[in-house]
Amino acid sequence: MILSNPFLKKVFLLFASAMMIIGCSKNSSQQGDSSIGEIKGEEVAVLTFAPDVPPPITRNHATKVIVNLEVIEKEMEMMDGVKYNFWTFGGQVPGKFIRVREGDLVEFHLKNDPSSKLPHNIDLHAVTGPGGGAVSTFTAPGHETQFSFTVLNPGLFIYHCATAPVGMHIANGMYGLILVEPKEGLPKVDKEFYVCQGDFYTKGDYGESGTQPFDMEKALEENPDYVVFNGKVGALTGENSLKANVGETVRLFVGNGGPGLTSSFHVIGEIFDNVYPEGGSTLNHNVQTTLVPPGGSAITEFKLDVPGNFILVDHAIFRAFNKGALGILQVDGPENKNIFSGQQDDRIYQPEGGAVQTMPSVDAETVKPLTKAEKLEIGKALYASTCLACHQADGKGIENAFPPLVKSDYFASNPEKIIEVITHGLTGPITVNGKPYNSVMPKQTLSDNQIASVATYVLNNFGNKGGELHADDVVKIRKRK
Ligand code: HEC
Ligand SMILES: [Cu+2]
Repeated sequence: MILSNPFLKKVFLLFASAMMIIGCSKNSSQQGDSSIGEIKGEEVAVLTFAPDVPPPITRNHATKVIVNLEVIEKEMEMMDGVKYNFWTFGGQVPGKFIRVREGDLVEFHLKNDPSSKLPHNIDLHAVTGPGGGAVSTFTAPGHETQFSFTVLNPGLFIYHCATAPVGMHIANGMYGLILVEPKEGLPKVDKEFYVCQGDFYTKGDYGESGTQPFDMEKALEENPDYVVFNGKVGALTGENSLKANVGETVRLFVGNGGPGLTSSFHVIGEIFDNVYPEGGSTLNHNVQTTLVPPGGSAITEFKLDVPGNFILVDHAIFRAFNKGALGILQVDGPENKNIFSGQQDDRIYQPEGGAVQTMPSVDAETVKPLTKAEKLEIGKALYASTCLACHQADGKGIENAFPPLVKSDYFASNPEKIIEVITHGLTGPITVNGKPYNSVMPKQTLSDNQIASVATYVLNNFGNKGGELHADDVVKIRKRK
């Protein structure tokens, strides 16, 4: 507004230069006021859905940027088989990524789809002004509102809906990120990704199928059923994994819409070379886990030195393995055994010394076979002590991490595969009951009778078809590898 009036603009520039003379030596990247400069030209912002990020800004001057964002209320998947009525900026959660440059004049158009049931608005944390634009953008269904702001401060900012009840609008997915690049730009990297955490509160527990309504009580207790990256369990796993190559540098623009939980953002197997904590201008180095509060952000950067699957988690770890806050960065390229060797050996560990303890001998055991009833009893205890941690007490496993043993079609036609998996371990992609898994089951150091027992137990439980396996089978399968 100010800048479109030539007179006011002159006055302002005079004022600004007076401030400089008075001795304000603040760097423009750290302080807003001096950021207002001449606006040259105009452009329509390119917005992207997560995990994509709009291209870096190459302009070396401020411009007028027109942003068009549409609110859409829409039923989508929270997880395979679970639906939720999301409220979105642009049609997905998180909302579209906006990228502008420090000093730009943003002309913001908020459109509320005619099919919406409710009015919505937007509070952009990059805005200097009352409500971050909330009041100026209060938009009824089938309406469009407009306001303008100059981005005075560089950084990575959350935007969100601020229509009452605010918590509910955010809990339904109304948030996204706006990046204000500093004038000098961000250092060049090979890949940039957009990752935004959010917590969801549903009537049904995690995984309960059907369309799940919002649960206000759980929200008030900040006790979510789902904690996810990019709006859905599995938005960043399997085919949707982020992909990069050894030797590349990666930048993650990490946001947290909340509404309830602070994220302890961590990438398993990587160290952040650089972090801009809270999305600000300070640079930290060599960080394992960075805090991302609701309504906040962080920028993390790291170089990829070795290949493999690097797992993005909220390190409040039950959220990762039991509520969905898990993503995968799949890195391809040549190994570097000096940096990471992989397992070099797996020896038998005998605290009492080899002379005292002997491993259960194959011969000794096979001469004394167990009855099926004995196997089921031993197997039950072994399951609880050995398998339960991953495959869960009910045998249902954990989506995207541990496959189910319940009615598993993996071994249905060939029960010996259970023995195979336990004795030799299992890695690489498999499909169990139609769902893909690509993880690691370590081989279990158990005796032949123990393996026969726990395998028999699995066969006769969890809705599997029954049957019996023997120590002899284990001996035979052990020899295969
Ligand atoms: C540390 C976690 C872990 C433990 C402990 C574990 N498993 Fe697994 N299991 C896995 C993973 C992960 C896979 C899938 C591997 C892959 O993706 O290739 C798997 C796969 C399997 C499969 C084949 C797929 C299916 O669902 O039918 C069977 C059978 C199995 N495990 C049985 C067992 C039994 C029995 C035990 C206990 C003796 C056990 N596992 C202990 C993690 C574990
Ligand atoms: Cu809203």
